[in-house]
Amino acid sequence: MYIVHGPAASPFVRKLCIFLGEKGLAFERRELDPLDKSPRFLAMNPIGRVPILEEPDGNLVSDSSVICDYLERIHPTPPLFPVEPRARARALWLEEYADTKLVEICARVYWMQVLIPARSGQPVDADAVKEYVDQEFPTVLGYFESCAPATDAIVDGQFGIADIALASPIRLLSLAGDPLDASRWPRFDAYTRRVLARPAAVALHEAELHATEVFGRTGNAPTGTTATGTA
Ligand SMILES: N[C@@H](CCC(=O)N[C@@H](CS)C(=O)NCC(=O)O)C(=O)O
Repeated sequence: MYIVHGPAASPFVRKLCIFLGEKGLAFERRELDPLDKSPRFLAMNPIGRVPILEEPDGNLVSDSSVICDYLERIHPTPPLFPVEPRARARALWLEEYADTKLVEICARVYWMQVLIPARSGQPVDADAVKEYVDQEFPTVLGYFESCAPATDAIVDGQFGIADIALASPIRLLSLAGDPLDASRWPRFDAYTRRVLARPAAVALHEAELHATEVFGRTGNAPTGTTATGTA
């Protein structure tokens, strides 16, 4: 069985877990705090980032994009990457945009709503969150609103890596108690809701809520070796 190292709240861990679930591959998720750069963690991935995939023979693969591409090659069915070159480029571009700017702005809201209050002991600065969202969201979300599909597949009607990568950071907003504003971005909101309603994403809910509860109470990621989120 595969092992995914990293907390369930991480958008990159979520992306990988959904990908594995959509492939029908069994996995266990093991807690690993990405901010605690322990020697063990850095020996697994010298960059000190999660997710890390551990294969049954102990082989380690890092970086959600590298891992998903690798899994696609060794488990091609069902296909989650387009084959046609232009569609593939479009999917990889959307994955890249999601992994960079979309993660950045959604993770920032999660930090402001969950982690900063836990660490500072101060209440959520709702004005600062609103100001951040008003300033940073329109350009990014406006683009995704303009190309959001009426289905759960943004590239060529075939569900896959782009859909998983786009929905994964959006889930952070709900976990932070500050969901995407459906009145401003109705098509993208409905689209990501459809993706997140698929069984592979729903299977992660319990672990995501637990991680957020721990982050909000302690300011740190869950620890221990508890395996959760098996799909
Ligand atoms: N490109 C990487 C990004 C992974 C990443 O940034 N993960 C975050 C957790 S959401 C992390 O490990 N952060 C720790 C750090 O940057 O120190 C991927 O796709 O896996």
